[in-house]
Amino acid sequence: MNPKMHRQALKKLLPNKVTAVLCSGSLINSTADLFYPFEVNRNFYYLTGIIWPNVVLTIEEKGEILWIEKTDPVRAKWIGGLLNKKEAALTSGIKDVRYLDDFALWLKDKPNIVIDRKAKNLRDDIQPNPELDYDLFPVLAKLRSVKSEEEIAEISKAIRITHEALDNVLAHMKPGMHEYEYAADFLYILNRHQSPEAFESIVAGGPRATILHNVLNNSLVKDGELCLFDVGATAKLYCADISRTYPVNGKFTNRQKEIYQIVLDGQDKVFDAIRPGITTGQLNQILVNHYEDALKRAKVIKHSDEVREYYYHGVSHSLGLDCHDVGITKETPLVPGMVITVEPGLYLRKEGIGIRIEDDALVTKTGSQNLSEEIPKRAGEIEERLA
Ligand SMILES: [Mn+2]
Repeated sequence: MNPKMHRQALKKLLPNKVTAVLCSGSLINSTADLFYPFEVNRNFYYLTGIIWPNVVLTIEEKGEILWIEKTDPVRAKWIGGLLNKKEAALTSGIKDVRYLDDFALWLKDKPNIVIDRKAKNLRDDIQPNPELDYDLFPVLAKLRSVKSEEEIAEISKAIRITHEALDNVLAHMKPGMHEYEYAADFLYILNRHQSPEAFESIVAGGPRATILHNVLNNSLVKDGELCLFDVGATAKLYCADISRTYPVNGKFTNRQKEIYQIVLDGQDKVFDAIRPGITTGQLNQILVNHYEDALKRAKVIKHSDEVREYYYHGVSHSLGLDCHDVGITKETPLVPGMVITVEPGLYLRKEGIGIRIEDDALVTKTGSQNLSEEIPKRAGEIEERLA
């Protein structure tokens, strides 16, 4: 994470004489006097490295300023002090840190304010110049879609924690446990690393795995069923997004193994196709073509257009500070430095089989690197681990 580098890259793209204003966001009440956990605006974080409510960043040709709240001494006795000037400067690399008390006056004379129009948590006192018709969001989304070495290192760290946590799931796995018990074995390791989940962990046994985002995690997983995990740790807010599907009694049935292998072969085909210039839409088509043949052979379908009954999402999305990260659509030609997921799935509701296998791929100059290749996924490897 190198916010200074990110600011420099943004500055090169900004029009002349504008004042770019970004806010970290604010706390939102969950009940009377409690708050939801704070989620920092990821574009603000990308440019500052700061995770703290009510902080404002301004960028102009002549300089950058970070605006923070003054510590209230009474509040400090209850919940501790706020972010101070020294910490703010150290984390962000911005030397000019001022108090928000002076912000309104400073902003008053700025004619060309531009903002990230997608951010809903802006302060009322910051209004963009409507005549400029300029939005920071797509500019930052494009920058964020190509990762630096530091960012790839954070994603890799999140993947390592996810790997360790899935190992802990396997170490305790037996049939007759509830989905939330498997989830607890996963989350235990994340908590030990102070690593918040990238998203609510999906743990889905048997037929529930055919629901793509089953987050209830409240059912018993029976002997003979598969259990799907779609999970991810974070490192400095950078996400991992990994899916694995395990037979809870340690052994795939022949039918489960047959379907599992179709998904795995599809994943291999997509990985082979990743290279600069290809789009995630094209990658998805490669998977669909594979399924058309393989599912006919497995006597699941008769006609090609039936594939969509058994596979109903996309194979890839961008990964970064957001789990479904910004800056890559189905039509975006991939470039080196982009990180995407590769997540084929098959969902045979009538047979109680839902399988998804998901890894995280870095696009390189010549192809791709599977950042999560060390997390076991071949059927034989999984059975060995559960033996
Ligand atoms: Mn995913």
